[in-house]
Amino acid sequence: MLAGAAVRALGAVDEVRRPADPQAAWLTYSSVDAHHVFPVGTSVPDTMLMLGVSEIEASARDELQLGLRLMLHRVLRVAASADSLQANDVLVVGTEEEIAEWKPSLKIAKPLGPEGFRLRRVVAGKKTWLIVEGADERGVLYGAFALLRLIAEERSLAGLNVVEAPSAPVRWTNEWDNPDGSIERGYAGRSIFFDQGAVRGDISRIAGYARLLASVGINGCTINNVNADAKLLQAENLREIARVSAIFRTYGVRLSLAIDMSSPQSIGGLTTFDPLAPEVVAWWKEKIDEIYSVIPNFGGVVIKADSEGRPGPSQYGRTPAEAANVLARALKPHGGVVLYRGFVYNHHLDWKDAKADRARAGYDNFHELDGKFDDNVIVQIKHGPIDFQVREPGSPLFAGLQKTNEAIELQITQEYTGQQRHLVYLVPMWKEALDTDMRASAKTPSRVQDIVTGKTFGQAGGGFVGVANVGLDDYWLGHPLALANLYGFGRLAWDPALTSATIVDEWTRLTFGNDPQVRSVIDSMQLNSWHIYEEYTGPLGAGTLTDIIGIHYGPGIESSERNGWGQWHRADQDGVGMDRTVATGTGYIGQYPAALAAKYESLKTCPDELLLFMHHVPYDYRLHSGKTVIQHIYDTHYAGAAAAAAQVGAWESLEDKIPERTYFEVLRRLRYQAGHAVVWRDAVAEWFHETSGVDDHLERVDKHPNRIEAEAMELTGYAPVAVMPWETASEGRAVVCKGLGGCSASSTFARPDGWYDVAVQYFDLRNGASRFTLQVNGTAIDEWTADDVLPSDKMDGHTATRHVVSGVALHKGDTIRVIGAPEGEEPAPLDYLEITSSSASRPVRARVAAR
Ligand code: GCW
Repeated sequence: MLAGAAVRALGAVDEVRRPADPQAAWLTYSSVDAHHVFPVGTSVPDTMLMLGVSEIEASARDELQLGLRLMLHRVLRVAASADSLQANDVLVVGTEEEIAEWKPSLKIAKPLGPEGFRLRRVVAGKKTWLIVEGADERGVLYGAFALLRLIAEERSLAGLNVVEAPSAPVRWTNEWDNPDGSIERGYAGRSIFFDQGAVRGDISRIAGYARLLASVGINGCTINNVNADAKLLQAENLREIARVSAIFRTYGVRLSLAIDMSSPQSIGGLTTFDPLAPEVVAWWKEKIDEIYSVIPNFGGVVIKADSEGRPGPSQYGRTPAEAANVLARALKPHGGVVLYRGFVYNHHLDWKDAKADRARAGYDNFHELDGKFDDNVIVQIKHGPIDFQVREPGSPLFAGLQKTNEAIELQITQEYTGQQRHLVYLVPMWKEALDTDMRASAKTPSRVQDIVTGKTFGQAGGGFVGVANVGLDDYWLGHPLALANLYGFGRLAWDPALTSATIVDEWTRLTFGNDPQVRSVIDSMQLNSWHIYEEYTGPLGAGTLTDIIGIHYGPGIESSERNGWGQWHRADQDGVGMDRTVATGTGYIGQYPAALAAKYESLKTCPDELLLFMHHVPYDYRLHSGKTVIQHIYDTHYAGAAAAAAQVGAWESLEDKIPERTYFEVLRRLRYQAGHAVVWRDAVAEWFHETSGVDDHLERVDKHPNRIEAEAMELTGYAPVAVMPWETASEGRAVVCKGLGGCSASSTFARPDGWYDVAVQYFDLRNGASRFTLQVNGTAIDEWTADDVLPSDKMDGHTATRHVVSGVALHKGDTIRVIGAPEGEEPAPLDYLEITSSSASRPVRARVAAR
């Protein structure tokens, strides 16, 4: 069918993307050099022929018009119909069917895969057609975004001929948003969907988000927390959610909901939620029918049950398959699916039991159910067997289900990887999981990516789920560079064979342009970032050594032990690591197919980076690298902290090339990260030093010649206190100011005259904004407010913060003083000063004094 005359205004898209607006993320559409895109002999189209009129194709049209206008300064005329078409250079947009109907000679025999597209340039006499052809409407939209990406990257379109289709049908994000507007494990502000118990009045951010999702091929979004609030299924809420769905629909994104298994009882008024009770089956069927009556393109449901205290079928002796199938049968007539999460485990394990192992749970709970799930059920499996730690092996459950659709769950929100305060590009980590060869089949490839895309076992109904947790923050995820993770998730779901380097380079070019220096600096910062973070946090597969039973952010090495949550590393005076071997341990390794199990079981072949996940070894055990485990822990933590510090300088080299606001947003975070990496380094290294009793060969750990402990300074008003956990403060102690008027800590500088950097280590609690002033001989050389909102109101590994004043001229005998003025419930807590020879050499001492 040919497009009618009506052209939808550009308004909708324009509003989302004001120039230099961070909300445009990677869809900035900066000007490009048209000569690269349309080299001699080709020309920029001036007319667009829209062959379809659907909502989704209208989005494609708007996007192409916007992109060409901004990147190539070309305003495209939309041809009213093919008949009236006089122009020579035409951008033709439509589905395969529409194109074949328009010009049968352009039909290509081999059909595109579902949601796929073909981009080509066809010259016929005087006419040139640049064709965006989709297998279906979504394919058209994805093709439009792909063409715009090629233009943004200044690729030549002269010989354009690209055919693509997504790797799997499920390419969804999950958002852990609660109806009150908070987001579980969200680090970028409040929900774009909900507020005060219902859908937000102002839903203006949703179109912008749907557009970003569509631009990387994401076709589904679950808008509420898997710890689901049943009341979202009530009629009045469904009507509101339909408003969100209507926006999603124009970008081909199907809305879905996480559900609470006990809903038939909690909101349905039944006396049971036993999934097999006839009245419960009927209730779900009716509820699902009702959902489709208000949300016709509803995608399906996500279920977290029998996990972390959530109600589930086990209460009635029913299996996950029995529960999932009840929902699946209600959804089936409407084309909906069930994503049943494999994250089912007992969080009351006996930590004294050497055979207990949380990592076993996924496989133990689901393996036997293989073949019992309906074909519109997908088991959603976290990439590793525990919980998004900085390093985990691929979950053995991927190979444990061969007759069941599977989706891999990846976490975009950086719960255990620095919460968007630390730069961690996660794609390389996801790639390791996706590239893990499970060795499950002698005949077909069985990398995790082959399994979830149906290539290995022929279960092709699954795919990829990314826990995104975007918020109202202008940069969607808080850290401007963290958007590469959202982008990368979509690109990997589309094509898991893409490399981490290709993906990040695309993202950098789309976001910041094609300048080679910008690309090389940002690409390499991103590509190194996971390794750097791993180095200063959790070594050798031991897990992120964070506050495991709390907020999962700063160091808290012992928190994982002596409790039922099962994230144990089992470090004691003799050794470290979980023995998961079949021979002497929990037997977890035996859940992998034999060839892979053999590799992990043997110390000879187990890769160093997973050693402590698989084995318990003494501290003097030698790695393949030749180092002992303990020396590796020390060395990597020092290397990681140094590398984090170096990222600051790398970023500063781009000062003139990055939009100002983004430049400073990133710089602030990188500086903070460099300081927090030192907190991590010292906490982990000193904890292991204390526990193992083994000294660092390089004599760094517990030796800080440039440090002046606050408790050793001359204190006025300040009083020493012990900090818990002890390893998060230098020497386990800090000073706090209880007097309202302020306190001070002074010391006489006893080293040679010179230029120095003065680092002030303090605690920035969330419930106060103390003022700090650094003085030399009574003159203020810097002052700042501890007003960050870090995730704790205590002095601990989450709040330990460093402020560096660089380039300070100090003379022997100078008095250095920190003045702390408490505010709110924050007593201006101070840990230490560290004074090192300066790399900078500019006199900043005069700066504040002159204010
Ligand atoms: O990683 C853990 C998180 C929980 C989360 C849970 C899950 C939504 O700490 O906050 O709950 O996983 O994935 O269900």
